Amino acid sequence: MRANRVPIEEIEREPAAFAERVTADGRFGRAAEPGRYRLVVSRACPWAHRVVMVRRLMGLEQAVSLAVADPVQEVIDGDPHWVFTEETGSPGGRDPVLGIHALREAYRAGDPGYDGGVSVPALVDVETGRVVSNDYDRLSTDMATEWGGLARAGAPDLYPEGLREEIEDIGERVYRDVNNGVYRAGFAPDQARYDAAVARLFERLDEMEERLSARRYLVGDHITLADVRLWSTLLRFDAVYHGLFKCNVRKISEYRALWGYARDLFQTPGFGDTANLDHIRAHYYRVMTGINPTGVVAAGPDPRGWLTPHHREELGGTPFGDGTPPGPVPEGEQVPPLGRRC
Ligand SMILES: N[C@@H](CCC(=O)N[C@@H](CS)C(=O)NCC(=O)O)C(=O)O
Repeated sequence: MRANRVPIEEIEREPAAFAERVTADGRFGRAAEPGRYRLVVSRACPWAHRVVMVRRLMGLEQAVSLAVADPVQEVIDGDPHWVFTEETGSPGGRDPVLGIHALREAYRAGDPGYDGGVSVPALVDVETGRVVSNDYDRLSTDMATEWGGLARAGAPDLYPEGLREEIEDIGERVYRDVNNGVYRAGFAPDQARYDAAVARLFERLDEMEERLSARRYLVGDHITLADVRLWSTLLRFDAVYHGLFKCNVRKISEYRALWGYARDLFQTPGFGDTANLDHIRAHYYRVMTGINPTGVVAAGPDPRGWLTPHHREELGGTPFGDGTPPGPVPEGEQVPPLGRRC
C-alpha cells in the first residue's frame, strides 16, 4: 500500500505532483481556452471545494467543465481511489468527457509508472487526458486572478492587490491551525499531539470569532480568497470534524460570530449552492475506517440550521463589492437541497 495520503504521525502534505499553470495569456505555457480543461473534484474534499467555489464565483463554468467523483473511493490495488460511478451520475461508471473510471488513469496518462498520490482537485487537459495541476492553492488563486477574459462580467475581485498580504497572513494561520489543524487532531497518533492540535485549532477559531464579531468578512469589506479558504472547513466542521475528528471543544454553531458568518456565506451564491453535506458525511465516515472502523455514517446535525437568518448585513460590507452575484448553477451541477436527516 502506498504511503497513506494522511500519514498517521503528522499531517505533512506533499507538494503537488503536477503544478503547471494555466493563465489567460498562456505566459507559463498553457492558455485557458474554453473547453480545454476539466476540473475533477469530490464534493467531499475541502481543498477541491475551494476551487469549485472560485470557479463559480468567477463564472468560469463554461470555460472549465466539472467532473464530480463518487464521495466513497473504490479500493484499487489496495488503495482507495476516486472513481466515477453510475450512482453519482456517470453513465457506465466513466466520466463522459475524459472516458476514465478512476482518476488515477489521468495521473498515469503521461507516465504509466506514476505511483505518487492521486488527489482531488485535479485539472485535466481534455485533449491529452493528462493531469496538468493538482495544486489546489495555485489553481484557486490563478482562477481568481489569471483567467481574465474567460471570467463572467461582474466577477468579484477575490484577491485585491492591496489586500494580498493580509489575505496570505490570515490564510497561513488558518491553513496551519484550522484547515489542516482538524486533520492533525483527527489523525493524531497520541494524546499529546491531539491535545496540541486541538488547542491550536480552538485558539485560532477563537481569534476568528473575535475578528468576525466586528466585521462581516475576514479581510476588507467583500468576499476574498481568505473567506473561501476558511469557509470550506467551517462547512464541514459540525458534520464531520466535531465528531469524527474529535474537534469537540465547541461546535461552529456555538460561536455567535463564526456561525453567523458561516451561514451568511452559505446563503451567498457560490458557497451553499456548491455544498453537498451528504457527500461530505459519506466520504469522511465511510472512507476513514482507521478512525471509524464500522463505517457507520453519523446523521446530524440537522442541516436546515444553515438556512436560518444570520443578520450579518448589519455589519455592513457587500459580498461582491463592485461586482455581482453569480447566476444560476448550471444544469447538471446542482447540489441536492438540504434535507432533514435526524
Ligand atoms: N493534494 C493536496 C490536497 C488535496 C487533498 O488532500 N485531497 C484529498 C481529498 S480531501 C485526496 O484526494 N486525497 C487522496 C485520497 O484520499 O486518496 C495536499 O495534500 O496538499
